Amino acid sequence: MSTALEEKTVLCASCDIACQLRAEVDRGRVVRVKAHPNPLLRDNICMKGIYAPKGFAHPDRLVHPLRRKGARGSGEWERVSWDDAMGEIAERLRAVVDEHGPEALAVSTSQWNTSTESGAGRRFLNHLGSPNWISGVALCAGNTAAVNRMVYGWFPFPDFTGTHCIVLFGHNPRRHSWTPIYNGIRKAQQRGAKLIVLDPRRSESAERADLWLPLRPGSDAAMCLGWLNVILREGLYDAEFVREWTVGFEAFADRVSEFPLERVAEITGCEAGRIAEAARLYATAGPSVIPWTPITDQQRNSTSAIRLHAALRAICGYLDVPGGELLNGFNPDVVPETAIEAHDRLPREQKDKQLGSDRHPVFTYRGTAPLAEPTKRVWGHEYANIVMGSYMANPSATFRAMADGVPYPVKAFIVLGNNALLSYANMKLIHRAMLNQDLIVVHEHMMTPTAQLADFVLPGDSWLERPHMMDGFGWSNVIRVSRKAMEPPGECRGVYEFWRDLAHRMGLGEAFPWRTVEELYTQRLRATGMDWETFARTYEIFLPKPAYRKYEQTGFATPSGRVELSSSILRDLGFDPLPYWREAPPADPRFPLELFMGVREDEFFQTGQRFIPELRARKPEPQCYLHPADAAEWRVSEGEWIDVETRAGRVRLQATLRDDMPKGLIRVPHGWWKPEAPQGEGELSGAWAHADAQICPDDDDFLDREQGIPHFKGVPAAIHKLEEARA
Ligand SMILES: Nc1nc2c(c(=O)[nH]1)N[C@H]1C(S)=C(S)[C@@H](COP(=O)(O)OP(=O)(O)OC[C@H]3O[C@@H](n4cnc5c(=O)[nH]c(N)nc54)[C@H](O)[C@@H]3O)O[C@H]1N2
Ligand SMILES: Nc1nc2c(c(=O)[nH]1)N[C@H]1C(S)=C(S)[C@@H](COP(=O)(O)OP(=O)(O)OC[C@H]3O[C@@H](n4cnc5c(=O)[nH]c(N)nc54)[C@H](O)[C@@H]3O)O[C@H]1N2
Ligand code: SF4
Ligand SMILES: [Mo]
Repeated sequence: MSTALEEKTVLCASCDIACQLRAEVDRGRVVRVKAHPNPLLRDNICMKGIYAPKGFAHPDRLVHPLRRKGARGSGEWERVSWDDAMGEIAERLRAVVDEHGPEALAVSTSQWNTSTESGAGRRFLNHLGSPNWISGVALCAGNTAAVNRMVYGWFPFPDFTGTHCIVLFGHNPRRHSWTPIYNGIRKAQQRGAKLIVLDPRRSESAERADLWLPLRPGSDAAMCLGWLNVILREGLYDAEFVREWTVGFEAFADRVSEFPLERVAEITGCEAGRIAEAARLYATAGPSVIPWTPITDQQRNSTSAIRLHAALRAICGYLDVPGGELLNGFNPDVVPETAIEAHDRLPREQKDKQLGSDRHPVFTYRGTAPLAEPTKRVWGHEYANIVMGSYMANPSATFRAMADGVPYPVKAFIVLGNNALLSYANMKLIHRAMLNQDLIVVHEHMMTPTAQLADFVLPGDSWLERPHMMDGFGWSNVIRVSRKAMEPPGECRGVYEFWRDLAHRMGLGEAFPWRTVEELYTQRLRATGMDWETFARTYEIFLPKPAYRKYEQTGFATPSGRVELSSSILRDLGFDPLPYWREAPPADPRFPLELFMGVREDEFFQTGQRFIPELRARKPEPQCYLHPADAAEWRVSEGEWIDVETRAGRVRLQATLRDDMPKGLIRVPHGWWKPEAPQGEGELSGAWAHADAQICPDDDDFLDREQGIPHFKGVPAAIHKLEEARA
């Protein structure tokens, strides 16, 4: 007798784009995930989603809480009950807080995989009194969101469905990398939308582009200044919008006039005529989009590059119009996650202690404080933590406090769904920081290199094993629903339960009246008159009617109420209020090449999934791409292992010759470790051999000034053949 399979709609969290998929459930177990049948969604699935159930059923998955037995990083563990683990964690955290204050607790998460907690983590920190929350989103979208808010009060969302031209600054979505964006761009191109790609490498997107500008790595801000120079000189902007809705245009135009095309061609390495052609195409195509890109999140000139994207959108009249970039605001019927986070609970004197906010304030409480009143006026809430990026501590400053106790000690570190040791710059510093902790807790699926250094490793549930009310990272105002498709294995638990349990043990139980995350969702949905179960049965997707040019009623959520081409916030913080171009430090003869971290692996998300045999078979080793002419010059052959060195350190990678790479530039893949390699201090499962975080510098030459995020695009480098490396 065959049993009918039950199907549930789920949101995949094997990467951070959250495809709506269907899970087939047989007698309580998910046997397959497949694409959603809706014609608009059915192409949105990639191999990571398809193999996710295999990963969750892996024999090495963590299914019980573990407590460290030997020295930190010894690789010796004992199984403990949740109750014992949480009791001891609370006790040790209490000791740290009593001795050093609540700011001695830092939390690291990217939240992509754990965002089902609905703001509980920040809520816990804010009630406890710690401002020191760091995240991978400091290098990816979160920081861009914070900078966009300074310019026009929200982080805009591209409208691919009606757009005339798409501009990709390096961003290169593929069939297996952010599949829905890839599909959205393909559909727009089929409709006739133009594609401009700026990428030093002849990427897959570059090959499909109407216009490809092979700019030098890290030169995106200068490129934007060149585009603006053409657009302003030729009067290709929306003069009425500029007059009515911007401030600082004259000073901005003066700054832009310092960047004639010859200068920009010199900096970017692109031909002046092609730069002008691209600028004209973007400015005259009609509503167009510059989708957010991580490439400009990770540069020495990030704040300027991001602001220049924002300025291009604004002066061309593409803000909040169909086919342009939409300023969505919160979903009016759902309490935003930011409100649950309770940032108003954190006292002013604790906010002032946020690490890094003195030197690099942009995405910290200090930098975002002037947006509180305007955000309340326009969007109805004082705090808008879009993509969790607006109230972060600076990662490098946090690791320094952990390692050296400067400006004050941080002695407890909680890491959730984040491989922190491998996911920021300067891995040696992070390692030293972790060795200097009194308490490290890691909430994970697998024994990652980060988990190997913990005191407690707690087993996390997966996206098939929990419900999720996804609010588009507070960015899109679209609410989507994921049903729990099966029970978690062993003793795996969700992140919400972790925070609630810890809060109760730390005397903060009153802040967590909701017994389950479903109860919290119900609370957030109260304006709909439905509880979570009813809502989840009724809607797969819940969104307000689109509205355009809303700023005509409300103004922009900035201190002036307008688009700030010259930023009052940056001026008041003591920075250049206008976007600028900052040169790289003088060349170092030891490092004649340049490298960038990135070109994501199709097979894995960031540092994860390398334990899934079917995926690993397709990409068994970390590959460094280089041009055949560079290989010849350095006497390196295809498949040979080499060391790649920067001023921060070395990693071992497999040379792969590719003629899509420009000469002189090499690609370093992100996040490599080998789950099958020996665990514990010494090798940390191959992380010391291969993880890119070791060669990402984070000294001042390599940090963006305003945000203090590291420069990954164009780092001076050298390569060494192995016999030389050993010598
Ligand atoms: N050096 C360096 N640092 C970088 C980057 C880089 O290129 N180089 N890239 C940056 C970018 S673009 C981003 S987006 C961030 C990404 O940062 P993150 O999104 O934090 O990604 P990972 O560090 O790989 O950590 C994800 C971890 O979560 C675990 N996990 C997966 N699902 C779950 C779950 O449901 N529950 C729990 N508890 N754990 C889960 C996985 O096993 C994995 O170990 O990193 C940034 N940091
Ligand atoms: N399969 C898979 N998909 C993923 C991920 C994954 O880990 N695996 N990660 C997801 C995440 S979190 C992110 S952030 C995205 C990242 O994905 P993308 O935005 O596509 O970023 P990358 O793949 O790192 O690099 C894209 C392109 O940037 C170019 N580039 C390098 N330096 C520069 C520069 O200085 N300027 C310009 N203009 N271009 C440059 C590279 O040559 C490359 O072709 O992918 C997402 N999708
Ligand atoms: S692109 Fe792949 S991994 Fe990312 S959400 Fe979609 S199916 Fe999952
Ligand atoms: Mo990212």
